[in-house]
Amino acid sequence: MRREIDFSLYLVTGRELLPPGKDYFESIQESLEGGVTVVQVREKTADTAEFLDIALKTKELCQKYDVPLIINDRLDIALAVKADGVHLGQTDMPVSVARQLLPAGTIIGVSCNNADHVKNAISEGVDYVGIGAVWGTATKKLTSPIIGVRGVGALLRELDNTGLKAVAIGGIKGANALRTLHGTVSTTGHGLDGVAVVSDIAGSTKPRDAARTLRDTVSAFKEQLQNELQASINVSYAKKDVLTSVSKLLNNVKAYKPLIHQITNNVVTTQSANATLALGASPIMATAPEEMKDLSRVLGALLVNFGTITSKEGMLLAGQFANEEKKPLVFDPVGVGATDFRRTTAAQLLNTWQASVIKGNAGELAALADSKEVQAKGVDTSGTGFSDPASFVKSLARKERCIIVLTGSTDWISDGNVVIRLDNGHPMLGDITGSGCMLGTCIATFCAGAYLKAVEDEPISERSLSTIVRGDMLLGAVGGVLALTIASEIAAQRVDVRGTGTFFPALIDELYHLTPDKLTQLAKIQIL
Ligand code: 3NM
Ligand code: MG
Repeated sequence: MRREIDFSLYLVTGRELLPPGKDYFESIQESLEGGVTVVQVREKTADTAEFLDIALKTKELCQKYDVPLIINDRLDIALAVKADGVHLGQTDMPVSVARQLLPAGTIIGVSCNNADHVKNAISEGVDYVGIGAVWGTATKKLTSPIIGVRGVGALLRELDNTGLKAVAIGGIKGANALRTLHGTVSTTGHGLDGVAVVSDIAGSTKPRDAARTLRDTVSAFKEQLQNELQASINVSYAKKDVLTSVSKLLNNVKAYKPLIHQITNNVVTTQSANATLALGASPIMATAPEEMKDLSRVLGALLVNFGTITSKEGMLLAGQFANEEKKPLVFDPVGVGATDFRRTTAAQLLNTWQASVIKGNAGELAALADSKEVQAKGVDTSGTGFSDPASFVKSLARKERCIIVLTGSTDWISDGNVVIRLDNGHPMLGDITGSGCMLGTCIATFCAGAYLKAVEDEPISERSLSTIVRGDMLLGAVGGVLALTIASEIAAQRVDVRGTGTFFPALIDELYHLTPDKLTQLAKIQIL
């Protein structure tokens, strides 16, 4: 009979990584105490007698904790110790041959790096796949490319409805485990069954603590995913509630004056900073990688706008720290379809951190989604947009696991469940430079308001392990879009505005004078 395995925390052994003075078996024992749910013995240089001895003793320890044992590569060792399973690489024994040699019910897992590997694994009827490498790793000399969080997500989609289990591997540690789990959920809500880890546990002087952090993260995440699936069935947002909540966010911004950290382009820096101030928040436009960690502790929200990409390293680090602090991260991939460099940079950023909101025009979001429906030209969009924008934003929100804001004369916002349509704005916004970037700033500012509200509601919360960002980012996105578009309508109607030159300062004025009442009264909002 095949054993049902809990793949939540899959320890792959790494004897060569033990810290000085740490005994291998002591490390394994502590890892098991910390909550490892399956152990794979992986020995790349031991001779057969030594491998056999280690495998036997590891098995004894595993049995004490009722944890299954898997052997890497070597069927003879697996047979000799009566292991629960084997793990095969792409150049190891073929699965069909291994099946014939092993007793019925032996678990077989394979390493997968691309869609063909996964398709083969499905047709060969394996029990689980190890997908990687997700992050960079120094533990193994990789012969295939690092695929990133989004790459793992794409392979996980291949497994939808197959019942096959999947773990991700490669550079996973306490600090990035939640991001790895959160970012790889397929559009149907199918997530990883667990994470496979070598160095974060084996290399630790306190493997018990390292394992516990990882295990708690995986457990909390799985519970959260279940709740999400439930919630998506019952979700309902009333228009009145949305506007009331959004108005409160504006009050929060004014009361707390959050720091809005903006890594933005050199065309719009000053006006974005002024828009932030006008709403009552406080801008900081830092770009140096060295200061990102400090800033992450004090900021209310982070905006990454790559209109001119000067410090990619700073963008990568700032986002990682914002994720660790569970703070809002708004991504504005300006002109992402225009060049290969922008496309690969966007992919790298999104593989490294989890955006809370991605905001773009039709061309930018089409490029991110690999959709051919809309062609981008430079940083502006040509054509009229998507035939079904509501479905587009909803599906991209599910894919990227964040709020999507599609801007245009109508703005479309989705969290993957609800779609909100906003019809405020004025054509003159399109005739000044940087209005799109200011919109990103306004969204970040309202998201900071949403974050602060969450912290205010639950000030001493342990920042629950499963939460990737605190606060309702859908409200933050709606608030930011309404603020700028409503301010633009009021500004354009002023008698002193005679063209785009006078429109711009009037726009800042009207952001400055925006009130919760104006927001609720002038909003043209539809909840679909
Ligand atoms: N397999 P760490 S990456 C054993 O990509 C292994 O298939 C990988 O070690 C793959 O957790 C890897 O220390 C090493 O990064 C993972
Ligand atoms: Mg192998």
